[in-house]
Parts: sequence; structure tokens; C-alpha cells
Amino acid sequence: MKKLMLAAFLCLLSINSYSAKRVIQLVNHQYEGVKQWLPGTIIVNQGDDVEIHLINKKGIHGFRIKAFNIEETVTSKKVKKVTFKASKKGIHKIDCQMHGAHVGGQLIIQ
Ligand SMILES: [Cu+2]
Repeated sequence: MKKLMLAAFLCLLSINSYSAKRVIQLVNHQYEGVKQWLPGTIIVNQGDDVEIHLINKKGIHGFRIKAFNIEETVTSKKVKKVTFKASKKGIHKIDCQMHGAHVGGQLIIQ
């Protein structure tokens, strides 16, 4: 019985530390004049291969995550794909390099 419990515990540990491919869709949205990417918070695990699909409904916006040297320009009516390895744990800022007043978001790597 103890061996079975140990095996189950080790199995749970391996599931928790499992890194995977994460595909996340973000949509640029404007509400009462405030522009933002939704969802504003992305949570992934360290080691995940992250693929973000950026959908911009109107105009041109930037998408920047300085911690991963990502800086993209996203035009409307085209899906821009951003890929990176979530290698650094922490809370990383997401912002728009084109519009200072654009509400930023955060990437949480746990
Ligand atoms: Cu913008």
C-alpha cells in the first residue's frame, strides 16, 4: 500500500512540473476610450512553449514583453503569432510600445 501511495505521489509531482505548449488568444479591445489586450493576465508554467495569437480589431497596436525581447506590431484583420519559451519565473509586464496610454497586462510565469 505504501508503494502505491508513493507511486501516486510521484505521478502527481510529475504532472505538476510538466511543461507543455500553451496557445493563448488575446484580443485588442476598446472600452470607453481605454485600449487593452484581453485577457490582461496570462499565467503559464516555467518551461512552457507559449504561442500567443494576437487579434487586433481596429487600427495598429504594439505588443511588447521586454523580459523576452518581444516587440510586435499588430495590424487589424490579421492574426499575429508570437512564440517564446517561458524560461524566467516572475511577473513580466506586457505593454504597447506605440501608445503610452494603452493599458498594459502581465505575464505570470510560475
Ligand atoms: Cu496600442
